[in-house]
Amino acid sequence: MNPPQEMHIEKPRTRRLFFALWPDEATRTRLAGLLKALPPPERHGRDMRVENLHITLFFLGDCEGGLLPCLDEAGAAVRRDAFDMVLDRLGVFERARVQWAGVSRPPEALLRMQDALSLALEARCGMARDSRPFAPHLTLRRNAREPCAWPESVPPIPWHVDAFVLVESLNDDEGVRYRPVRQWPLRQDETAIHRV
Ligand code: 2AM
Repeated sequence: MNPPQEMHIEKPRTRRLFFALWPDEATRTRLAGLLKALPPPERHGRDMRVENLHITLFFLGDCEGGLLPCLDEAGAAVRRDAFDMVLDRLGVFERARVQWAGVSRPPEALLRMQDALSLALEARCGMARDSRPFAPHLTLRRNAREPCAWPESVPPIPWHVDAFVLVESLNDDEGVRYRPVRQWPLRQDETAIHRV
């Protein structure tokens, strides 16, 4: 009897994707300043690459390419307003050992747009929502244990959020790199424009 032949089963190419808020350049520069002003990482602690900093809205994980049109539709279905927020606090998720920057008061508009996005992804693409409540945070450092206070040398960081993005997680020579692949604008407040 012939020995069984090795079979090569082609796996469909998948892309690791998530929806996120992506800081503009000015906000990102201030975040770089915040990272620099933090006490040095503990043993094994690792700062995020500045160009990767973001707030995750909905984590999708490994997706087949065929899902993209549906993600496009879901993103386009989110017609919400732009909003302002201020990053003004630091925290640690102890189990995940993630140190993050966040907001003392998450804007209602952020919670509503994240909810609208989750609903659209659920209804149009069959994506299951995270069972945990949305906890907006921007990961600064991994393998961190100790909480620390917002550095006195860094003022709270304002951020005008006028878009959200679909991001692909890739690997390059320096490790993980996040690359926005789609962007949807949020509506500007027309009344504010008329008032000027
Ligand atoms: P984190 O920063 O809190 O680790 C890309 O990996 C982004 O998706 C990160 O912001 C990460 O959140 C988030 N993420 C990774 N795995 C996840 C999961 N299983 N559930 C929810 N979010 C996840």
